[in-house]
Amino acid sequence: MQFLPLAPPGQAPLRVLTIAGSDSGGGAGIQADMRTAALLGVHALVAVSAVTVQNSVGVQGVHQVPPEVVGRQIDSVLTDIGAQAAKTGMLAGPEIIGEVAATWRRLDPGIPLVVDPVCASMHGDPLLVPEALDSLRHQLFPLATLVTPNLDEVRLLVGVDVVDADSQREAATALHALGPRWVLVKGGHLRSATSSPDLLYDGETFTEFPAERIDTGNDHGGGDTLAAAIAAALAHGRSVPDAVAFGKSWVTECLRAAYPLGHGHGPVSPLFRLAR
Ligand code: PXL
Repeated sequence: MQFLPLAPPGQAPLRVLTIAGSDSGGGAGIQADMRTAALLGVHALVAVSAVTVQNSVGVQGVHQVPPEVVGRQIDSVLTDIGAQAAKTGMLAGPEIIGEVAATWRRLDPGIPLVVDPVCASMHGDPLLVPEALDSLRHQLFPLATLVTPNLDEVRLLVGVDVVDADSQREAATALHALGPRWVLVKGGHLRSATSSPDLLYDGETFTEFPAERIDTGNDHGGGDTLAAAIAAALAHGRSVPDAVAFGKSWVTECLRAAYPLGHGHGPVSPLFRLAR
C-alpha cells in the first residue's frame, strides 16, 4: 500500500484530534487511534471521554470523564495546537455527546470530523448507554463529515437489519437523512466469506469498497483503526472517497498483522509498519 507523506524530522506533522475512550488493554479506543496516528506519521491530540477497565476477555468497568473536562480538553488543544481533522470514538453517554457537540459548534474549527458511533465492544459489553442514541443521531451526526457505523450500530441507530446490498443502501440513506455529509456502512461479515464490502454514500452516489476478508479472531480495535486512518488521510487533504480507500487498505494490513494477546481477542496491529 501507499503510505502518507511524512513531515521532515524536527518539523511539526499534521495533527488529528481523537475524542475517545481509553482501553487498558491497549488495542482499541484512544490507544488504537494513537498507534495508527503515530505509524502513519501524524500527531494525535487526545480528549479522553472515558476510562475503561478492560482486557482481551472483556470490559470490566467504565468510568466516564466529567463532560466539562472532555470539552475543555478539546478547547485546550484546538485553540493552541490546532488539528487538520478530528475523530470521535466511544463517548459513553448523552452528557458527553452534548458537550462534544456544543464545543465543536462553538469552536467551529472548519476541519473534517469522523464520527465512529461506538456502542459496544466486540464482546458485547456496552460502551454507550442506550439513552445516548438520540444524542448521537441529533446532536453529533449533523456535525459529521463522515459517520462509520458497523452493522450492529446501524441496527441501533436506524433500525435497519442489513442483510444484503439493498438493505445496506436503505441503511445508508436513513443514516444520511440524519445530517452527516457522508455515510460509510461497514459490511462486516455480510454477504460472503471472502469479501465484506463497505458502502459509502453522500446523498447522491453509492460507492462500494470491497476488501479482502482476513480471517482472524484478533480483530479488537479494527473499527477504531479504520476511522483513525481515514481521519489521518483527511488531515492530509484527501477527499472522503480517497481517505476511505486509504483507511480500508490500512486496516486490511493491520488485520493481517494482528496478534494474539491474553486469553481472549488480540488487537489489529499497525506495528507491521516498523518492519518496512
Ligand atoms: O472498538 C471499539 C472501542 C472503542 N473504544 C474503546 C473500546 C472499544 C472496544 O472495546 O474499548 C475504549
